[in-house]
Amino acid sequence: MKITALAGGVGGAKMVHGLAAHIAPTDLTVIVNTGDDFEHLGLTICPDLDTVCYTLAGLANFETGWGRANETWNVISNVEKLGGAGWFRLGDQDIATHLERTRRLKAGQPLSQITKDFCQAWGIPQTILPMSDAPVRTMVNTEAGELAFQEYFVHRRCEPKVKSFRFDGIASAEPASGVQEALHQADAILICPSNPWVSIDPILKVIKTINRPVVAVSPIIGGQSVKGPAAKMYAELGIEPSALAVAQHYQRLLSGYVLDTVDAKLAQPINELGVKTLITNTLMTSLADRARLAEDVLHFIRSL
Ligand code: FO1
Repeated sequence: MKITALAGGVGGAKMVHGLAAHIAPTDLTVIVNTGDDFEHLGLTICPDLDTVCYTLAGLANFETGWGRANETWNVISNVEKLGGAGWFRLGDQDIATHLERTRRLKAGQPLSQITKDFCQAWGIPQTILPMSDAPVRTMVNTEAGELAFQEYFVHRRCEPKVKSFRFDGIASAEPASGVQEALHQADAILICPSNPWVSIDPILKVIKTINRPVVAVSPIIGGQSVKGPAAKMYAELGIEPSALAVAQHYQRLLSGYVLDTVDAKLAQPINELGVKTLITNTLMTSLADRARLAEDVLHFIRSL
């Protein structure tokens, strides 16, 4: 069964890592959000792409979910000593990725080709695609003004209340090479448990149409985000955060929806939207959790 997954950073990476344990590498393609990308210290940083790649390569930091395992911080410490910005923690090994990517982008190579080459170098057999080769930058309209995504997320620790989102560059951003093929050839599209507002919406806006069955996994369990500000964003936008709110967010796309056992009572209102549900344990704390959830999700997709 061919699966094309839509993924943001940490939650998406854990989900595709689980899928990779069950399906052949040629049957798994991941389309990754690039709205979180930004230019920092002269480098182009692609946090979600790197998180997915490092996770599939077995190179990720298990505690943070982002960045590299066994990392050292000499460069960023010395940047800080010189008065430079240290709020975005770039590790020494990670910086090599940004240096080489930035060099190639400046030489005119598309991000999709660079990602393909990096995946080969890291021994990743699955296909990882940026959503677009054109730069898209998520801007968060907050009560403190409009902030670039990483300024909001990391520097301001998601504190300013959100009012809306804008995806700079999205109107002219075409899907990257391979994205449309991956969407057409898949037996199903899986929306990973990533932030609907800032990780999945930019991908959906770039790809525009999907003609295959879509299944989503809720990133909200018991009204709370597993990681990141999704639940806080729903609340600030005047929507009660819940697995139901996420299902309603994707409603027009969904054939199936996966929600946590603690939210079992929400299955009925979701079924009433015309969406089939799977109730299972969706929290991915261990490596075994990732593989078990992926197995449940694949079984559910086959049953649809
Ligand atoms: N997230 C943080 O909360 N603090 C950081 O200092 C930080 C550094 C960082 C460096 C490289 C990278 O690829 C990701 C990094 N992240 C950091 C995570 C990242 O910015 C966010 O988790 C995503 O953009 C949201 O999906």
